[in-house]
Amino acid sequence: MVNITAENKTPAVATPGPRQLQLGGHVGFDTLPDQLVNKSVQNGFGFNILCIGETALGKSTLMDTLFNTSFGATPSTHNLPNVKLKAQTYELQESSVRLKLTICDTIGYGDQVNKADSYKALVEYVDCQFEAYLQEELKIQRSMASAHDSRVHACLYFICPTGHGLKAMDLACMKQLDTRVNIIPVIAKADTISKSELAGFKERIMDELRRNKVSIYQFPTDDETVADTNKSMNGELPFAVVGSTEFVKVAGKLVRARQYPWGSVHIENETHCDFVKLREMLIRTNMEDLRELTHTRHYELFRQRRLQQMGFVDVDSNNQPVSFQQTFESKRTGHLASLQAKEEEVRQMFVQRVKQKENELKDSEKELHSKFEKLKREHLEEKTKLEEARRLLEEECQELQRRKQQLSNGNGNGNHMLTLGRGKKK
Ligand SMILES: Nc1nc2c(ncn2[C@@H]2O[C@H](COP(=O)(O)OP(=O)(O)OP(=O)(O)O)[C@@H](O)[C@H]2O)c(=O)[nH]1
Ligand SMILES: [Mg+2]
Repeated sequence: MVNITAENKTPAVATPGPRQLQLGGHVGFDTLPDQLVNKSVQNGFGFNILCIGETALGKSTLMDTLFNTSFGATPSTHNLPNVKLKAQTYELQESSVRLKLTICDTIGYGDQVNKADSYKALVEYVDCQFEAYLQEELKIQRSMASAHDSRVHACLYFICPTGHGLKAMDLACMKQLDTRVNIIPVIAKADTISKSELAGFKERIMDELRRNKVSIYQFPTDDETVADTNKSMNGELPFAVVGSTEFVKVAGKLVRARQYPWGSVHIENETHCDFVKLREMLIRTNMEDLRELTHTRHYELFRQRRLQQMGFVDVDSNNQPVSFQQTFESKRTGHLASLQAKEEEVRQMFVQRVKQKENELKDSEKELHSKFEKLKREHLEEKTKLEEARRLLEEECQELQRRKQQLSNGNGNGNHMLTLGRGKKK
């Protein structure tokens, strides 16, 4: 038995008890929204606006007013044969939030005599941005986060302040665009319409849009925090806006305004115009909804259309799901079959051409042969004729010889015999 003395004992290690944690807050995933916010703020945001409106309707001034800056736009020419678009991207920052803003402006919209095709350049531009996004999505190595997303999130349609209603060009253009972009109609230069006329003008515009089944962007009412405001704002559309680059002092504060000899229009005064409503709805409340709707509705529609054009389907004729692999295989088979058919067609054409050439050659050979036969015949006839002539000549020669002989014989015998006429002649 071994006695373990106190000296031999290994010193006792103090085993730590359960670690006591001091809770600093909630434990769990309720910080997820904060993480998302931080990430989004880090990445920055992108927002793209398409401004459609006739020349000098105040598009650039309104953009400057909306973002309280000066984008430095210059007046456009108004004698272009076609509508053109000009997009420009700006980096804006408000506190720690960065915004990459793209403003696409129309140049020469409504300046042509024939305005029937005015919408074409716009539709083409919108589709082009969707196509660029789709192509990026379809790449093997995608860079969706870093690639510039230029899809149009909001389309501000500037209506001429005629006080009457919409023009045919407005309706035709909005009809073409309403399945592609979020249209927000605004009455431009609203300070040129009287208060009493404005309500009727707005009503007529909305009525014309409804009758022509043009769907414009509706502020969402599913989020209860903004549902009431958005609902009431939907009833105020189209917003009657005024823009300005001038400032006046009101109660010691500089405010944007348009000054006239009889008074001034304060842009941010809600009794003067709907500018603040537009800014609230477009930038403060619904910017994210506009971005989301562009992706989930408009881009989705474009994507569906394009993939169907490329031959992709979700279900076959028997309503059975079709995988990407199956579609690819069937496309490949179809492509090969069409290639084979084309090859066969080319082969048949070649055989036909060879046969045709052969027949042509045979015909010309026959023709040559008959020509040769004819020449041969003619030659033979000629030869016979010549031989006959030769024979006759020879006979004549012989006859001549014979007579000569006779003559010489007659002279030797002393006989003078005269022969009249020629001898036997054939
Ligand atoms: N009355 C009135 N005039 C305005 C308003 N907004 C702009 N203007 C004036 O209209 C003129 C044209 O304004 P812009 O902002 O250059 O118009 P635009 O549509 O960008 O013009 P283009 O780019 O050349 O087609 C300028 O003289 C502005 O001062 C407005 O709300 N009311
Ligand atoms: Mg402009």
